[in-house]
Amino acid sequence: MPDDSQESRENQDLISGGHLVAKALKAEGVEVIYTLCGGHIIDIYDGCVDEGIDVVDVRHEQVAAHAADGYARLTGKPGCAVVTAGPGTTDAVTGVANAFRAESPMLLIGGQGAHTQHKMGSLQDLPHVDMMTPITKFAATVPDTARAADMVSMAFRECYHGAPGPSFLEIPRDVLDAKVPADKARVPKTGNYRASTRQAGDPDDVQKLADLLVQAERPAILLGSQTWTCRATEAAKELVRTLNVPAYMNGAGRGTLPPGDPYHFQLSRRYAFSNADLIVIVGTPFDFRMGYGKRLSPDATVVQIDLDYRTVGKNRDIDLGIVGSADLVLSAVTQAASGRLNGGGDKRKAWLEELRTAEQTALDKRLPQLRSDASPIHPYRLVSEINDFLTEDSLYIGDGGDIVTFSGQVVQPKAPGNWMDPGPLGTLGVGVPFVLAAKQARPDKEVVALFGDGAFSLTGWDFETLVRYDLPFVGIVGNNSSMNQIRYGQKAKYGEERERVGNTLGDVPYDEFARMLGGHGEAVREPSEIRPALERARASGKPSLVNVWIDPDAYAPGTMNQTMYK
Ligand SMILES: Cc1ncc(C[n+]2csc(CCOP(=O)(O)OP(=O)(O)O)c2C)c(N)n1
Repeated sequence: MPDDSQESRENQDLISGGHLVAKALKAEGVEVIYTLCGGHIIDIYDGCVDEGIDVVDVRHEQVAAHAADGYARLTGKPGCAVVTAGPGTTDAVTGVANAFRAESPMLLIGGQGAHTQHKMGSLQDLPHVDMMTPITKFAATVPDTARAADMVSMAFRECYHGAPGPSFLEIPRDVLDAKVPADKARVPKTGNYRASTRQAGDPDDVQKLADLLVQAERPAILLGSQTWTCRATEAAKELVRTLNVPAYMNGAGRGTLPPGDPYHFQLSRRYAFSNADLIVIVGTPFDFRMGYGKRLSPDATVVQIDLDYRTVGKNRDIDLGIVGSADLVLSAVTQAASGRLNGGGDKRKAWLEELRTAEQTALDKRLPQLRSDASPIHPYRLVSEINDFLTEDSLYIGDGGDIVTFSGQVVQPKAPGNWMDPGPLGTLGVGVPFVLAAKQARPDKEVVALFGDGAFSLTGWDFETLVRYDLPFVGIVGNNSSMNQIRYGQKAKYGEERERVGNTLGDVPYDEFARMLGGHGEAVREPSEIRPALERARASGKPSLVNVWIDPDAYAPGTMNQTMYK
């Protein structure tokens, strides 16, 4: 018999906090939440089921937060992780912090003890908002059930203010579980609660940059991560081709130009920045990766374009600063300069030739190590084999210390959006969660991930999640049974007898670990075995780990120079 009671009719018009949260996630286009369960947050799961949002459960909250970060980077949409109160939220702190430094728009929702038990010592109660405030663009408590959807929308709005970044919301258990009349709760509609505006840059400054680029004899441009964030690939390509400018790429900007493109440069960067008369920096701060700006010629005219006003001119004087979205600014500059360059004359041509020679010289110097047949395997040989293995559809993820420093010099993604690293926080352990996000956000891509054995150990148990969700990828562990990047610094500072303190790992057979969890795994000890093993991993159709035993006494030049501390 149909239940037609008064109570039942009233219930139909009531909605809980968790269901309101799910409606707001849906309105933002969130297709998946990454989570590890807890009693404080289960009503959000229930709402997600109703809204058709996938609930992907992982083995550690750090993984959930990194996966949300990765998802945001790859889709341009916000990622979302939902974790329980107390330890669930503290476990996710590292992932949020990483997204903060990497300018990644993700929302972390944390549970909280009931409002009615505020500061009474309820289960898992902690001051989450205080903890999250310094590492987010916005952190708040949802004070009332009727505000749940509205505040999720508010958090998303804040994620996109200036350069993007993470937001945090905690929702007390009684606020989440309570039901309110549906017509009393604002549920912001898709596209109606935040602006779609991108900043175009001041037209006068755009004109000034166009003039500088026309007049320069030795220009160079660095395409940083915001080139990808702003989806400025086409605008950047058009600019360098129209204005005859050599381009260097870093972070997520890698792959903007494919290897082999006449304007793609990599190994001659230091030479170019020491000798250029005009350097244009697009969407990357003067942080440690840029020697705080000190590695640019003091005589060069320096122009900085960034989404964040606070980044422009930070740590180093600039001659022109433009706040705006890289796609709009670069397109406008090309337009303002078009027809005025005519190839840039002989001097420009000579400059490009000079850089090509510097590029070739650096490559020739490195070639013997890239092709080394030495046993144990030289890390350069491993990363060179990986580079050759990548196709246009391969998304490359680097997670480790020294081995990833090696790969940064050699691995060249063949298309934009095909490079992921932690970003300036340098967080080890992003690899497995980034694989998870990448396989879900971009199922069309093959994912190839290189791990240091130390880095893999941090979040490696979620390899099981990749098996459970049937997400095949090619994983490679550069196994040196050490935390080598740190070991080198200890050796240099304290000598050989003390170089082994706190950095030695076991000889772990990660291939067996992969097989134990239901994936594909094999071990490699000889250089000639690398490529066939990678091919078999690709063909396996499973999450895989190729455990490559590499020379523990080989260090990357960047590690030996300790450039990250300079
Ligand atoms: C979460 C985290 N903990 C510690 C560090 C410091 N750290 C930087 S590199 C490194 C060594 C990493 O070892 P591994 O992944 O095996 O790579 P290897 O340097 O041996 O190639 C460590 C511990 C960090 N960056 N992130």
